[in-house]
Amino acid sequence: MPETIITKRPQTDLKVERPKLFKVVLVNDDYTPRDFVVTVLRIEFRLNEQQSRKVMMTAHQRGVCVVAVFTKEVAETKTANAIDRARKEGYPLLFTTEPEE
Ligand code: TYC
Repeated sequence: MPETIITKRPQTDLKVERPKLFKVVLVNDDYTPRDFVVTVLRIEFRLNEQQSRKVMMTAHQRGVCVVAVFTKEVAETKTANAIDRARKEGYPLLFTTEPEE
């Protein structure tokens, strides 16, 4: 009788956790020029001109606006780079990150 070889299949039902997401929030101030805010949103967050103006104006009028949602590390890196860019020009522009509910 031929020998039956039973081989274990590789485990395919491992659970993959969805990474937690973090919001990047743009905060209004009275000093940073509007066009500079738009430039930072375009360069650091890759928004287009229209999206950048909309986000900038929302923060300007309401005080804050969510820019986008990323994994933690990406949100923190983009936030730090955006703030660095503003400080180099002497502007108080602020972004914060917060976990999504
Ligand atoms: N309020 C600023 C001005 O009038 C423009 C501005 C908009 C600054 C949004 C920051 O997050 C901001 N020059």
